[in-house]
Amino acid sequence: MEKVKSALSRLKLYWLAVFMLTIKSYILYKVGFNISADNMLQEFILIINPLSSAVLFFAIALMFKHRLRNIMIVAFSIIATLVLYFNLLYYRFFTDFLTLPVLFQTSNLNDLGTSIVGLMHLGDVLIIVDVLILTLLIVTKRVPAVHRLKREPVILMSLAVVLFLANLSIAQAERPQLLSRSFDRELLVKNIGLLNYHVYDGYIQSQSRAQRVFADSSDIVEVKNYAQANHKEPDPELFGIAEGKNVVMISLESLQTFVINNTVNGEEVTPFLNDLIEDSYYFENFYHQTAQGKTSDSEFIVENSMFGRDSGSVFFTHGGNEYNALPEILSDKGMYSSVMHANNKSFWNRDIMYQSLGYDQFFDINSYEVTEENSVGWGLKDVDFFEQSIDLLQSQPQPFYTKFITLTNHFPFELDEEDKMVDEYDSNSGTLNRFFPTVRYMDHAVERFFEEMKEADLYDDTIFILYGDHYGISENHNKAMSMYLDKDEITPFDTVQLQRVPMIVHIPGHDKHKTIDTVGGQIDVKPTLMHLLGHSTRNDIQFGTDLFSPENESMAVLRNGSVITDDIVYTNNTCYNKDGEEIEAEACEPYVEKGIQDLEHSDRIIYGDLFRFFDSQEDDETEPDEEDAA
Ligand code: GP9
Ligand code: MN
Repeated sequence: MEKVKSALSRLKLYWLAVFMLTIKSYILYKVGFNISADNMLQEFILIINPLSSAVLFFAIALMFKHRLRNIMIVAFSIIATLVLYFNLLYYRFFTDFLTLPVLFQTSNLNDLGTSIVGLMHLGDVLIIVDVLILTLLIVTKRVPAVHRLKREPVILMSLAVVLFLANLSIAQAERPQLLSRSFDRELLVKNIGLLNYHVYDGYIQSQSRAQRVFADSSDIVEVKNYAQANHKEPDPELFGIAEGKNVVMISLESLQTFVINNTVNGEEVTPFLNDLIEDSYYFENFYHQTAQGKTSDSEFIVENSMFGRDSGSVFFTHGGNEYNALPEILSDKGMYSSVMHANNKSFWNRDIMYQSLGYDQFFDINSYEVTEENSVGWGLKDVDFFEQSIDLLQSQPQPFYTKFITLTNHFPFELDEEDKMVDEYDSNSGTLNRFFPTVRYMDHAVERFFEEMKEADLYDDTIFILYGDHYGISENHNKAMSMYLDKDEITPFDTVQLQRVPMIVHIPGHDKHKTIDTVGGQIDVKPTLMHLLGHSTRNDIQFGTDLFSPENESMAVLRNGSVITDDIVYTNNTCYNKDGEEIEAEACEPYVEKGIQDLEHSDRIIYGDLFRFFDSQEDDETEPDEEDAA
């Protein structure tokens, strides 16, 4: 007993550090990350889950030479605080936790400068209270340096393992298959704690590296069979309708469907798009399927008809893979493929990834004249961007496939006074308030672009595909959002509905345009466009379906495993009917299973770099189909 007592008192600083980090983590879970617990057990898990990593973490500090020990405890406390704080900042924007690949995207973090400052709050200084207390105790010599440690660090580390296993088994009981099938980082953090989650993430990332080494050509056969079994034939009336035309793709930054045909302060938010929709195919139940890779994920999904990764950005982690992407396919078929985006070429690793996707040309920031006057927020204003792009567009051989990536409607949604065409909304969320004027501005920029296309005589020979890249307003603004949408609250069901982004296919001169309620997502764009251009996709490996196909099953799978069909919405382990009422899980099961299968097969291609073993040309030759031959 005496021994234990003396060990405890000798390790006073250690235990204090462990205790304070545990408390701090718990407070942050509640206040910073808004993690809620449905029952007492979950609450208990939340309280204890930082403990095992804290015990382990500070035990490492004890392994240093005795003079250094106290200092290392403070140093480790600072490291843990930084990890928590970076996660907090990241969470405030993305409602998500950091992953290793995201951390290595430092070239992005440089550009994020202004946004990051906007995410900091004055109260954040409280996060260093425990570090200050520990430092003060050492400086004022209230705690002596710890001498004569023998087995303590080892004992404490074993204790950490025991604590972790106990934590894990309680968590597994509460949430079966937590580690094996989780697509949801919040669940992980909730159950095993933030620091343990980072260790787990590191393990997953290294595992995905190993998968490439062990993959071989037989893997692609299995994935190919899976994907091709899901192939759907195109609508014969629309197949090839855009053959020989140029394609203009427009990625509409942060645009969500909830603003379409809606008003703010009595004024239309997207008057031009609302008109355009009347004269276009408009998909009103179209979902973004992105995760942490945001714009880059949307680009990846749209052009590969595969899912992005559940963590980080596939543009970064697998930029060197082989792909069978739209730009390359269309370029091979005689179209000139290019991207226009007035940002640094290395942002999202685009310069590397665009080569892998087979682009002929990337017009990055160096192709544009960017000045103080024509910039706001993230860079060149959309109106100027489109205006300057017209010359670049005309310099290209036709037919071209060109993607425009807009930028002005990006968080934190800054806009010059003279560009504000509607007033801000009035709610407790500055972010949502500012969103409307920047959306309105982007709408105007697209309108100008359409006029310029007509003036440049390019309009009639071009088909246009416009889509929202991902959400702009995260769940952190639910209160303001519920006020705007005139709802009591935003439920998980509503959150899924809010992941809808506009998808417009505009074919000049076509008179059968209409609004279509088929459920779909970004993953469906590639086969849809390929068929409009008159190319069969029967031999392609893809996970989307032509949105116009009469056989389309009307379903979307989100990256976190949520699934939407005509009849159900599955999210957060709950099955809903289309009125948002909870229904029995069985109704969702087959779709959930299909969703998991899609995600897993798509992931296998990326992790194994399986397109190394796939030659679509060869396939075309062995199995020629009539459309291609024609
Ligand atoms: C950056 C732009 C915005 O070039 O695509 O990226 P986001 O933050 O939306 O992913
Ligand atoms: Mn974006």
